[in-house]
Amino acid sequence: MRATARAQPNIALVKYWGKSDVSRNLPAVGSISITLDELYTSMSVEFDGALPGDVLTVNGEDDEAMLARAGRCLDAVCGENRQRARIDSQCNFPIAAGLASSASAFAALVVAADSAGGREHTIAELASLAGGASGSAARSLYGGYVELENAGDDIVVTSLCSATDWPLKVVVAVTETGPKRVGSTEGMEISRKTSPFYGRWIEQQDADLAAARDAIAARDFAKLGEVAEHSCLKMHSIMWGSRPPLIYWNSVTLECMHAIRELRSRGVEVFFTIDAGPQLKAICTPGSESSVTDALSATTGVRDIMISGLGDGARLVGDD
Ligand code: 2P0
Repeated sequence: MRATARAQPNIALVKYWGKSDVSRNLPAVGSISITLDELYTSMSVEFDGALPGDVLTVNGEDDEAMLARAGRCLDAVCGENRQRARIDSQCNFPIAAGLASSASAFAALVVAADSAGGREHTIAELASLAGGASGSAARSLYGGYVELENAGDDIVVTSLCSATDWPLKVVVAVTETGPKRVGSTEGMEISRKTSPFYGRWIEQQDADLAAARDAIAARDFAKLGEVAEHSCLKMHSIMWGSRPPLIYWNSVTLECMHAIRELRSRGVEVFFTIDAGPQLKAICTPGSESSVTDALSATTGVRDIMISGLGDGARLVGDD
């Protein structure tokens, strides 16, 4: 009746922004991501018929704000007649700051709930259930390079390449801490309804996905970087063109972007991506890691640096 699972966040290289069905949380586009290694959420779920209601603690503190969403996710995995649950989440990186903490949280939650509930879903089914709670969470069920396909009525998630087969590094420049300005779910709907660029974004996504898939298959770092930066800046253009505008960057984010472009002009193998938050994520080859870390550390205003390799998908770490 109790299980613990661990999952790492993922970072999209071809971004997801927009939903085709808000009530089922279906993405309007596919996406391709990399699953990280060192950053993680560890989630314990214990079903207990004596509890009057679900309880959620995050890093030891009660979290009323996330409780309903976590409860709906447990209903989806174990059925609405399940016993009430004690859920405990431990996260070793900043929450709700554009570091995909909801991805690792819901990926770990579905795996732990499935085990604690005695159900036996496949990973593909758990990915779909995680995606219902948080679109990006579906990708954290798998490790390495992961594609989420928009299959119309559902999503299909697959691993394109393992972490060990192409072991790139990720250097995160933390430029601000604290919760993001506008949550992704709300932001995506604002963009869908108001951004003049939204329609073109949807139309072009398949071409970006194909380019990234080819680059990953060929281990072509320059090609992957080119499509990833394009996808990132296109997504932020949609955000800036929304009404009201969604501006997730700060001035340090922009300085970091210039630092990465400067490094690349000197032959360093690195590219950047930025999500719905102010942190910049630099993706680089292992040999470039120290140059990238030095350059971002030296950028005025960067508060912290986190370095990660690529890792595996969500998995059980305890079951009693
Ligand atoms: C991504 N993001 O592909 C994009 C890029 C943020 C920017 O997926 O609304 O918090 O819960 O499905 O899971 C944000 O992810 O969004 C996101 P919802 P979620 O990674």
